[in-house]
Amino acid sequence: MKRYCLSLVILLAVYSSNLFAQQHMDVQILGNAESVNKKDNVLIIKTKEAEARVWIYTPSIIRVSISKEHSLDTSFAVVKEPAADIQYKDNGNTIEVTTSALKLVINKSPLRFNFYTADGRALSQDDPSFGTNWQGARVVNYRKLYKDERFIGLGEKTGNLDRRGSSYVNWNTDAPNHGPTTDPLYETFPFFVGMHGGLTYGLFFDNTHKSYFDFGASTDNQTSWFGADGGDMNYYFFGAQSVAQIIEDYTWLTGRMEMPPLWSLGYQQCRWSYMSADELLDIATHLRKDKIPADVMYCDIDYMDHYKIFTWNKTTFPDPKGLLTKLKDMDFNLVTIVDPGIKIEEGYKQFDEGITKNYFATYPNGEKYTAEVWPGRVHFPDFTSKEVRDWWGASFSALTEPGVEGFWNDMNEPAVWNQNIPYMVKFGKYYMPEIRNVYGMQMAEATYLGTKKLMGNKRPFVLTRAAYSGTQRFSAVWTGDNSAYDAHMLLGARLVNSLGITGMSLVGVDIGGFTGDPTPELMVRWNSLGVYTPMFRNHSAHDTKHREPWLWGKENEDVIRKDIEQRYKLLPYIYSSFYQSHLTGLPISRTLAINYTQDDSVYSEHFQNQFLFGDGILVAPVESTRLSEDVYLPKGEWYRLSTSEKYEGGKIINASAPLTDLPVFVKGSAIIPMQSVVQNTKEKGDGILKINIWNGTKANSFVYYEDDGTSYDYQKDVFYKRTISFDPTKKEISLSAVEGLFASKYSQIELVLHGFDREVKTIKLNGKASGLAFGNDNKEMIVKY
Ligand code: MIG
Repeated sequence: MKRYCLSLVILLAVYSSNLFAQQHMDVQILGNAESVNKKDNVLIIKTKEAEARVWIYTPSIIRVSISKEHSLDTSFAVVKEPAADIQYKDNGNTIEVTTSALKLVINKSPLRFNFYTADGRALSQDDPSFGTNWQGARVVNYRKLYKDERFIGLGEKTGNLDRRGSSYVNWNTDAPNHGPTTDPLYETFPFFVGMHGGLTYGLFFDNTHKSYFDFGASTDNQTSWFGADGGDMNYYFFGAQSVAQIIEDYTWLTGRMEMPPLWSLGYQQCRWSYMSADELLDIATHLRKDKIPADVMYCDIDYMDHYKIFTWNKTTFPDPKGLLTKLKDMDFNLVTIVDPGIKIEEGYKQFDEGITKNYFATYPNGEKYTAEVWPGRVHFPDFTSKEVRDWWGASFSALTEPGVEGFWNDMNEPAVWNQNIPYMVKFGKYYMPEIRNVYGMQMAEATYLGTKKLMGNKRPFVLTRAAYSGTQRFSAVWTGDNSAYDAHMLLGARLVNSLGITGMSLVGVDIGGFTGDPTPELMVRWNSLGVYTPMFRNHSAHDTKHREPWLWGKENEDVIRKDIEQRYKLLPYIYSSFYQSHLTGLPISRTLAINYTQDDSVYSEHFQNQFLFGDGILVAPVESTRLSEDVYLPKGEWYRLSTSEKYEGGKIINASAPLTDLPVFVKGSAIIPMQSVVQNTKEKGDGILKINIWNGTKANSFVYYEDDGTSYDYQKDVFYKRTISFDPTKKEISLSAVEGLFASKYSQIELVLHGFDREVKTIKLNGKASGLAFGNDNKEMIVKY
């Protein structure tokens, strides 16, 4: 009996201590302002619960950070500093911070942050009841949800273009076999654009912990909310009144891409894996023999010795230098894969060095964290340390010395077999929950900066699977292990477009679908969409059938070849578009929501996959089973690229969509520089730059850009740049004077005018009127220089 009583007491004690713990998970809501101060350029408002800080970055960017500690105020994403000063007006109940573009009205009791345009139209507001609040370490912000509010963004997220009514988690995850609604995937971009009542705004929640976004999915359409398992309520609010300008501001803050090596924009042939140097060379030779233009071959994990990073398999890849020489002789570049896990094996250089120097992630007691991945048991480098990043970067000499110029970073979520990395594992000063979402980006940074150093003045190409906001500064991304079915192809287009909203311009998907075997129709269709994907890579898993272009029958190979040729024809336009992205952050693949924000049709499920590819081309992805498709052409004039047939926009058309002709349209007045087919980006070609212009009623201009495609000399003005303009009222086409020190690889310019009927009256070259000559065809006028 006595014993029985005792255990009851213990039981009660356990029970009540649980209750006690639960009390500590109570919700705490940000309360009244108790003090308002300005310290240098920061406005500081204290409440009982926390401290809020406000900075102005630019007139259209204001940062708010609400924290209980403000101890570690660092960012992996942000590369800019706030403005030197902040002015505010204390009205008693409210505080106002006003810039030329934004008005932030801070309600003091309780403390709430409400954003308006400078002329007072409400952009986005805290929910008056819940605002910012905490449950233990979890911090959440509730916002007013407007009736007509839409949301786009968050980068690599499945689901619809319009994210209203959906919720998402950011927790970088190896997601093989994911489907069109799986969440989360590999990458974290906690940045979205909201729009309502004709207004737009952006919000970047710079918090690396596991985070959550709910766009009215679970609150009866009353509020939207976002939050994280830890860290601060730290966000940047963007007030520009166009989606393009918001993207420009977001990439101003988080950085923009450097010019990619031109070769990385050509066709890329990958496979898990080409098992030997001989097989790799066979494939490369076959591409050349069949005259399928291509620039890049890949080594997936099997080139290594027992998956040891920075090694080569001595039997199957006995002479890396020889392999690279042969590839270079055929004008191919090679990309090799690296994973983060370092095999535990004494005598293996990276393992020994990592142990001696204490470069690996540990448990809190200093014991190394061990997991299993491809190499067997591994340790993970702590990429949060600069010293470790430098060490990692220098290790690439094993790859750069033989001549590799591209570096594929895989498994960096980080992925481990059958287990979650324990939350107590430490990467430097960070525990896993705080660092997970940036681990891949840190690896990509180490890879990019390291290989850049090793390669002198040459541009490395880095491709990463895991990422966080700001990754565009270091690397391209692809969307991971997609699957060989139509809905996945369409999802891929949406993922690429969504990643473009969050600053990632050089993005690809595995053409054909990584998992499973595509039908020949799907392969052909997907390849034709690949032409209009910023990074164009054919890749497939080890347990699928081979996917190279000649494996689909002669007829299909001809279609695939023709499409890849189209990619190469478009390269002058694509490269110029990357230059635009380098300067402004605007992506190459642009959801129609960027340019046609207020047009409801672009958000409809049927048209949401359509996108602009650069300034002038509209692409409508079509399932491989459909040979015609309804396409929505936004207001304006359009031409089908393949036939020059003209359409009035602002309506739905039924476009023919045979597998030989993906529905692709050009805008009226579009200016698209092209070239003749070449077999790779190193081939000089016929030396003719073909500037294609389509007739239209709107004035238009295009910045044509060229440089050597491989070095950083463009940062020292060694480029060739000129503005091409078309003015329909003056019936004039002009090519501005050339800027920059680079000599164009084209010795001739051809103006190819579509739909003009001899209407052009003047052509100006460097500001001076120049000769006008018509070709045979009235419609297609060719002028040569
Ligand atoms: O556990 O390196 O997403 O592109 O081919 C799979 C082998 C590891 C996953 C990548 C995929 C790559 C594969 N990797």
